[in-house]
This record gives sequence, C-alpha cells and structure tokens, in this order.
Amino acid sequence: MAIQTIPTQPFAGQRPGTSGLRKKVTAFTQSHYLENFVQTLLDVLNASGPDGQALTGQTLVLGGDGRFYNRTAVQTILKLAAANGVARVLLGRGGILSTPAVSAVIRRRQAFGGIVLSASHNPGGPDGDFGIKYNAGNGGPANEALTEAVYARTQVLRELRISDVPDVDIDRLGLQQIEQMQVDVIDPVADYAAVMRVLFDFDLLRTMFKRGFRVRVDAMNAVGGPYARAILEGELGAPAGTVVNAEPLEDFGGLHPDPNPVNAEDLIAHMQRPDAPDFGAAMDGDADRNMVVGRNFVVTPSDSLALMTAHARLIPGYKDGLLGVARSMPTSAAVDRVAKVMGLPCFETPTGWKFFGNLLDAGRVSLCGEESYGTGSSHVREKDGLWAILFWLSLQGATGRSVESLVREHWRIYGRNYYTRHDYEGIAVDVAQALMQDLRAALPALPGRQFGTRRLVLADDFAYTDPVDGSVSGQQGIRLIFDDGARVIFRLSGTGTEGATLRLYLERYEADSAKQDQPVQPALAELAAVAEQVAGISGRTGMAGPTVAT
Ligand code: VG1
Ligand code: CO
Repeated sequence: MAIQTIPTQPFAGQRPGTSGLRKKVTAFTQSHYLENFVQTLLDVLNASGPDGQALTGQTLVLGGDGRFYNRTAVQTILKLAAANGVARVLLGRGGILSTPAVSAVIRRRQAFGGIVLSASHNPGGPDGDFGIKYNAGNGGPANEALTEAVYARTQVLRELRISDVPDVDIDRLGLQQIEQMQVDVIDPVADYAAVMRVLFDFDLLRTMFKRGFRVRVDAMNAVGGPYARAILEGELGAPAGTVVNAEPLEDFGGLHPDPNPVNAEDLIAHMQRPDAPDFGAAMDGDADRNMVVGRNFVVTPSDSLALMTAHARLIPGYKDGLLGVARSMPTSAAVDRVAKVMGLPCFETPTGWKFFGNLLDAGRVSLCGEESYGTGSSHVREKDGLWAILFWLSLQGATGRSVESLVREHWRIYGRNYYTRHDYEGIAVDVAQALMQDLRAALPALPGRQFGTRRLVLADDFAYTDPVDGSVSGQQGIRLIFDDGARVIFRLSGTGTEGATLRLYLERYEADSAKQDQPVQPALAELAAVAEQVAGISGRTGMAGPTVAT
C-alpha cells in the first residue's frame, strides 16, 4: 500500500453552480475528472487552515443519493482523502446519505465538513447527471468564496495524491482502515431520525396513523425512500406501503426525481382519486425537496413556507416562536405578509441554499424556503424534504384540518399570491445569454412604463449584500416589480447540464377572497404576456411556450 503522486491535466469548466458541480455522467467518468475536482477541494480545505493543514487529523462526512456512479465515486474519494491527511471519514452505508442527512451528521458529530454526491433533481443513470458538492462545518453548502477558490485551482492543478489500497467494503457497518485514515461506515438514517424526534411530537403522529390517517409519500426511487420508510412506517406506525418508490435506484427507475406536479404525476393522480389518501408528498433525488399535496389540492411551495411560518408554534421544535424567516428572491412574497403581521424579520436572498447559512448561523432566521419545492429550518443547514412532510403532517394533526382547508384559510386571512414558474429548457447558451444581456440593457428605460393596468415601478438585476459577512453577490436575476406588487423575474438556471434553462417567475397578489379560486395559469396570463413583450422569449428561442410550467 502506498500513496502515489500522479500527474494530471486541468479540465475546463469545473465551476460549481447553484448547488455544486453537476455534469453528465459521461463527463465525470473521464479519467481523472472526479479525482481532479476532489484533489482541488482537499487542497483548498487544507490551505484554509492557519498552518496550511486544516484538514489534517479531521473528520469528513461522505455520502450520496445512490445514483449511477455513486459507489465508484465513493471509493475514489476515500483513496484521495486517505492520501491527503484526512483522519476519519463517516460514510453512509452503501455510500448513501441524503443531503439533509449529511448536514445532520456534520453538525451532530462536529465534523470538519462533508461531501455530497448528488445531482439532486436532475435525472440519473449512465446517460443522466452526476454531481458533487461540499458542505462546511456548519452543515451547509460551501459559500461562493470557497467554491470560487476551488474552481480557480481546478484550472491549474497538475498533481493527484491518491492511495492505491483495495476498495473498502462500503456495505459493512463499522470501522475499516485505509493508510492512516479510518473509515467509519454508519447507518445513514440514525443521526437524521434523532434530529426529527426532538422537533416533532412523534406520539401525536403515531396516534394519527393509529386512527387511520392515510398518507402516500412518493420517494421517486431516490434516496428519501429509506428515510421515509424508517421514520413513517418504522417509528410512527404508518402502514407498509405508505412510502412508494422507496428503493433508491441508480437511474431512479427512469423517473425524473424533481417533485413537481409534472414529474410526480403518479402522486397527483392518486391524490385525485375518490379513495385518495388524506395527505400526499414527494421528494427529489437527494431528499432535500418536497412537494405537499392534499386531496385534489397541490400546495405551492411559496405558500407552504408562509403557512409553516404562520403555524410554527404548533410544532414542538418551534413552540417558542421563530427568530425570523428568509426566502429566495424568486419565491413569492406570501411569507413576507405573514412575517409582517407577526413582527418577524424577513430576508430576501439569491437562489440557492448556501445563502441561508449565515442567517441561520447568526440566529437571524429559523425558517427558510425557495419556490423550487425547498423548505427547511435551523435544525440543519440544508432544505429538508422529509422534515417538511413531518411538519405538514403535524400541522394536520395539531389542527385536525385538511391541507386544502389550511391553505384556503390562509388565503382568506393573508390574501393569495398567485404564483407560477415557467421553465424554458434546452435553449442554446448564446441565445439565453443574449436574452439576459439585452434585458439588462433595457432595464433603465422600464420604470414608469404602463403595462395594461399596471405601472412598472422597479426594474433591476438583483444584488445581495449578506447582512452577516457583508459579501456581495450580483446578477442574481432580473426583477420587474409593478405598482400592485406583481413581479416578473428572469434568471438562468445554475444546475442544468445541457444548454441553458431560462426560468421565468410570475407572481401577483389577490386580496379579494372571492377571486382566490382561479386556475393559476390564466390568473397569471397577463404577466406572462408582459414577460414576452419585454424579453421576446418565443422569438429568440423559437419556443411557443415553456417546456415546464408549475
Ligand atoms: C435550482 C432551484 C434552486 C435550488 C437549486 C438546488 O437552481 O431553482 O432554488 O436551490 O436548484 O436544488 P437553478 O439554478 O437551477 O434555478 V437541489 O434540490 O438541486 O439541491
Ligand atoms: Co435536491
């Protein structure tokens, strides 16, 4: 056994996006592609210490969503870690850890950081996507300073340090040794379940299931399955079969594990049947997203965050109230209205969970959410799909009310923020970039212009100054804001692996309870027309409409 030093060549484009480095599996399986990125990460983490040895003697957490290449990548990363001074790796059994579970393990075991192998909601399999992401010691996604430092170094990397030991048995719990490094294979669920137990009233949930409350959780053949099964069916006594598609498969069984009504159509269909369960939910590839569904009623993620904020005190983990709330910029302002009434600080951050970390660490917020089916709290530093499911279950248990009645009551009290996101996928990169550039150039002339009944009052490219560390992130999305609070937002996705994806976010507020029951797309058609008028999407892309509208 020996540590080898191997020459390597930089790869272009190893720049982490909204959530880590995501590429086609065929890119990751190129010789040294993964090795280069991990070596760079370990170099940067080592250099971040005062002595240039920050990682030496420390513990890293490692696990992924079980997609194709997960198991191979785990072996490679262990050999690199062993050769680069890591003392111990806490590895989820089978290479499995959901994103929120990685966050929970880092925090509970005070690890130095963790590596998550996932491309989240992107399809998997040999022709699908793979991804890698680093989470810091607070359990949250690395900040931009770190990901940029990693990217810069990938461009000059010349050498790998890797151990030539045989593979570790990643399916056997307990300790194994590689070089000077210990590998501790852990139960992927235990730490996470312990966190859930202190937040929620498990006895209440047990009683609900005992009385016949019926739930369908669609894990979409992704990593959420083992967690949902262990907690819902194992601990809480939900009947077997409550969790469907519960076995993580390397290609997600061909499903697109992005929990929205389009991709989780099977769940939607079940929730529309006459014998529909009381409550339905789905999670994404790495189990950090959630979609919450009542009988024949889909909850908009932005509304979910607003309702959670309004009712948080009903949940044991939040019974003393919230410190504040945060939402990403494109997320609807529904939560802002609740925060205002409750006198809570409310923050607007750029897209991506990494921007919530400082606010959570500084004790400025307790709940966070994104329009993209992500909600979470200070219990970890990631969004958390199963946590959101347990939260909504608890809300129903504590109030005795259905999902639909909770949401409708919320609209009556606070008004409804009609909301939709239109994705234009697979646009040529130069076309997408030109569209955004031209929009940016047109911004100064827009304020004061009339669009139908609305006057445009603000047009800008969202920039965020982190209130905790003062760091500035620019060009985070173009916002058009109107005099009635309606918003039209444009940004390019930072998680895709093919061409560019334009995301168009539309929102308008409706205070009148008599007008809160319209279908969403027609209710926002006027704003979609404004977006078209200002940006010329169909002319530029040749697309008659979005590929996905949720
Ligand atoms: C998307 C979502 C964003 C989310 C990110 C990661 O990013 O819009 O809200 O944080 O995915 O989610 P983008 O840049 O494609 O719009 V996940 O579940 O992939 O970790
Ligand atoms: Co995800």
